[in-house]
Amino acid sequence: MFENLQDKLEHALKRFRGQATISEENIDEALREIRRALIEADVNLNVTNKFVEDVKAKAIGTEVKGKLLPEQLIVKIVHEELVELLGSKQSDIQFSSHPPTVIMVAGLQGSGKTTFCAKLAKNLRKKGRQPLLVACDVHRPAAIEQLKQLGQTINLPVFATEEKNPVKIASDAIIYAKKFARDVVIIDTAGRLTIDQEMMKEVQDISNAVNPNETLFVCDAMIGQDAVTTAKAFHEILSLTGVVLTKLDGDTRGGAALSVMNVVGKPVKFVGTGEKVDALEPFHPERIASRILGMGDILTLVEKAEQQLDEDQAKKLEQKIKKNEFSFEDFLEQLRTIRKMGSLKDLLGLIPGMDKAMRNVSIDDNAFNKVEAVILSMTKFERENPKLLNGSRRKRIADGSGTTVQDVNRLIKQFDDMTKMMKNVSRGGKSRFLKSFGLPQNLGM
Ligand SMILES: Nc1nc2c(ncn2[C@@H]2O[C@H](COP(=O)(O)OP(=O)(O)OP(=O)(O)O)[C@@H](O)[C@H]2O)c(=O)[nH]1
Ligand SMILES: [Mg+2]
Repeated sequence: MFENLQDKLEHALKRFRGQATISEENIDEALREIRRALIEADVNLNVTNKFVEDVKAKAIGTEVKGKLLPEQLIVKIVHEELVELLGSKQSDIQFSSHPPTVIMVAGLQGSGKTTFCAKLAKNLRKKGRQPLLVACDVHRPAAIEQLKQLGQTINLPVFATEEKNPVKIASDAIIYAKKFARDVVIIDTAGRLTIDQEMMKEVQDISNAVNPNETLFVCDAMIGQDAVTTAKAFHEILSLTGVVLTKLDGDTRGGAALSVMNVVGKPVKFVGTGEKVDALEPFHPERIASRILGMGDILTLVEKAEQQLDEDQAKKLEQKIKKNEFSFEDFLEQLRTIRKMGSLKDLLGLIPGMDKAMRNVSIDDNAFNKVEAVILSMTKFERENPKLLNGSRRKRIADGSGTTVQDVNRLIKQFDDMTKMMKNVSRGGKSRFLKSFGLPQNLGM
């Protein structure tokens, strides 16, 4: 996420390394670099200029005091300003005190609206809401079917009718939601181009009819400066309440998308980081700024872990580790838990300093498949009692999993090392989370 900006800013900030003071000259030089970094990352020109001015004003006015080096001080200032640029505080969905809360989702064709609707519905259900998805895209032939299928995947109802008028569908959906106690209505609309007046009028009509509590503009992070013009046009007719950035998992410059929120003056509420329905993150300006400056994002990592890790299970695991009873069966379970958290590379990227280190390393999540295949080829008894794994059993497991005896040996050795390591960590009393996260780093198959 924002790798390009991260590289460029790091380069700019290096200027201060070894400098004893912050002077007008070295500030100017670094600011020129920062400016270039933002522009190259596709941040809007006005937004960039304001950013650079703010950093300068702050830096000049700040004395280098105490233990902070000029380099650290400037990073601190850039961080603060980035947080500001990204919207300061996290901004959640505003729920209506008279349910249902109506959330309308709009944006350009193919920006990821329908996918986002499903992601949001799943996310809100986790928080105890009862969402209803509404299929208002009557234009693209397969659109309704797409939303229905997504609804099935996440096991949530989709309101769809034969009706051809999306305004009527949306209004009917709200009546339905009231009747069947669905407290959030998420309206998926057709993709449109801003130049298409008729389509723009249609989305305005839907909005007027249902009077949404939230109107979210879905913006594909991969598109460039056009995003800003488009967002403005949507804002003019819909009064947006927030922005959703999608496809931030790709190798994108992302700067244009960041400018969108500044130009329309509305916060980014969520980011999409993949095609799957789980790939949604709330947008925390502070954390994203840290990520951009290569400081990692441990809080998001911990949250991802917490979502998957259940308290009792974790306690049981801790006991097992202490008693030396951690088995391949537990290992398999842990492996699956971690996989549910997302791609390994993305996860490692949240650790401070790791993002850059891992940038060019390809981590093959399929390596897990091999490990899993080996473990699955063991009998349950063998999994619980790894000591039994003698030569002939290892040969059978290798054959059964389509791997080699060397692969099996390596995994068993790694498992041994890992259980020893975990025991040490457990003695040292590190957090439960770190322990469970320690697992994949030891996998080198
Ligand atoms: N990598 C990645 N792909 C995404 C993300 N969100 C959506 N996509 C993909 O983008 C494509 C378009 O997504 P849709 O949700 O159908 O987009 P849409 O805005 O509803 O499209 P229209 O209804 O045709 O305007 C699909 O292939 C999605 O899987 C994301 O966050 N990351
Ligand atoms: Mg769609």
